[in-house]
Amino acid sequence: MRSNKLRALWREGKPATIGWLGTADGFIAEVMAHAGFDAIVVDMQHGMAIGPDRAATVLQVLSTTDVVPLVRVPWNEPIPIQYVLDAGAYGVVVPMVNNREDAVKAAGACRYAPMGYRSNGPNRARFYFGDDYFEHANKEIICLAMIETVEGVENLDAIAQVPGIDGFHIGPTDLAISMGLPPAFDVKDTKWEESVQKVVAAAKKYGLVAGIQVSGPEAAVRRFKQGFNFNPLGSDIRIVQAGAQKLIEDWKKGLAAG
Ligand code: 3PY
Ligand code: MG
Repeated sequence: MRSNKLRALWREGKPATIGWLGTADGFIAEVMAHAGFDAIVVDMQHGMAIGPDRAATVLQVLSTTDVVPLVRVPWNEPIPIQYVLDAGAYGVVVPMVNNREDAVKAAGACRYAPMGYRSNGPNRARFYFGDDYFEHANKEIICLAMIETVEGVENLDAIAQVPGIDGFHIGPTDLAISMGLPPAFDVKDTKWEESVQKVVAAAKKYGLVAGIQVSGPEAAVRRFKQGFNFNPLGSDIRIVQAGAQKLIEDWKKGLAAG
């Protein structure tokens, strides 16, 4: 099976450089794939109306490079998980995993029996990964459970112990909302930060990966130093927006300077 660079980086404790795609434009995906990320997440949950057909096409585009293609599925449901894994995703990020039952559902959808209940039919995966896909998929495919509610934080131990869960990924804004706080990536609240630290502590305790959505590279470095090694640096949408804003700012500054 095609090697999994992301797992190798995690094993070696080296920083993983993660990108995020909020659009399903083929050429933007290609540009992002060639930028040098170790892994890119296609966001079906909050990306710009990315359904399974378009996600599958983006996966094909990403495979023009050796970037590890991941998908954040729209919800913790087996159907989108099955679609994107069969289409060649190397793993999934699963929203709103709040308790053991949710974790069993998410992990089980990613694993063939007896570990889980994934149905066999790797239509594109067999070309992308190779003929020995079935043999290795259960241990190579990545399943990250999103911790983004108070309930999820309370159940970290139970979630961590479900076979097939590789790690946690914090949704900071949903976590904030669940704590009665306004949604933000960097929330200035002691209890919220304590929850974030509980997630990385639980990951360390159980030998799992911890991730968190961050506001940019500076926050990503800070979180990496705390033990998080799945910290998407930014999405295509934010990159375009920030780049456009900077151009306009520079232009206006130049005009003002005379
Ligand atoms: C959250 O902040 O809840 C997220 O899911 C970010 O992607
Ligand atoms: Mg969320």
